[in-house]
Amino acid sequence: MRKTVIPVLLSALPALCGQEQAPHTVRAVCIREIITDGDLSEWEEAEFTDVSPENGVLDTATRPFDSPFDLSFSFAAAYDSNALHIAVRTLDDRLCTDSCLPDDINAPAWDDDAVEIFIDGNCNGAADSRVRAEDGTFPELAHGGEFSITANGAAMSGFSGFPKTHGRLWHGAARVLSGTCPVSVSYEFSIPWNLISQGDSASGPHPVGFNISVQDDDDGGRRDHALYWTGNPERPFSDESMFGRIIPLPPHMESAANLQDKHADK
Ligand SMILES: [Ca+2]
Ligand SMILES: [Ca+2]
Ligand SMILES: [Ca+2]
Ligand SMILES: [Ca+2]
Repeated sequence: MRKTVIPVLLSALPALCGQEQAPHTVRAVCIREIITDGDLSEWEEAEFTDVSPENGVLDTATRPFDSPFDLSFSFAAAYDSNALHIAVRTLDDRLCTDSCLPDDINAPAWDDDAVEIFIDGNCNGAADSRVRAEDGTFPELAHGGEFSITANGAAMSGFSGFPKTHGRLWHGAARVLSGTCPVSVSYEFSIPWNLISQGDSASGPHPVGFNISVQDDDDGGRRDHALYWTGNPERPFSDESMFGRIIPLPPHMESAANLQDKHADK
C-alpha cells in the first residue's frame, strides 16, 4: 500500500499534548485515500488497540454481562492532510438497532449498538466539555466533541460543535460483518482537521485528546452496556482530563513496513 508523508506541526502542539505523555496513547499512521465506508481493507498497517471490560472502562450504568461475547472492540487511528480517521471493529452477542433509523443524522445512538468517538481538539483536558456558556453555547465542543455512528448507519453529532452535519462536514459508516452471535461490526470515521481546529484549515494534523466507546443494546429499547477505552466512569464522555491521546506519527517515526513500502515505490 502506498503512503504519503505529511508534515506534522510539532512546533504547534498544545502544551498538554506535546509535553505530557498520557497513560493511554495511540499513534496515528499516515494513510492516503481512506474511503469511509466501513470496509477496513486500507488499515492493514495501522496499529489496533484492543479494549475489553478487563482493560477498559465500563460506565456506571452498565448492567452485568450475560454472554462470553459481550463486549469488546479494537480501534486504530490514521490521518492525512485533510482528516483524522478512526477504524473500529466490535464484538458483541446480539445486534440491536431498534432505536435509530438508518438515515437519521440526529439519532439517539447511545440506545443502540453504536460507536462513539470523543475529540478534545485543543487538547486542554477540560474537566467538563459540556459546560454551557452564558450565551447558551458549549465553548469546548467547538474543538470537536462527540461523533457517533450506529450499526445501521445512523449518526449523531449533537454533542459536538457540528450538530446534524454527518455526510456533509464529517463522515462515518458501519458495516455488519456478522449479524448473528458472535456479532461483529466494523466502523470508520473521518473528522476533518478544520473541524477539530476551529476552521483553521492551515493547522493540519496535530495531537488531540481522544476517547472512544462502544454502546451495546441487546434486547431493544435503551442500551445495556457502554465500554470505553479509558476515562472517568462517571462521565467518560465529557471529562477530557481523563481522555487518552492520539499522536500523529512524524515522518521519521513511520513504521519499518511503511518505509519499506516507500522504498519499493521508487
Ligand atoms: Ca474504508
Ligand atoms: Ca451485547
Ligand atoms: Ca448488542
Ligand atoms: Ca435500542
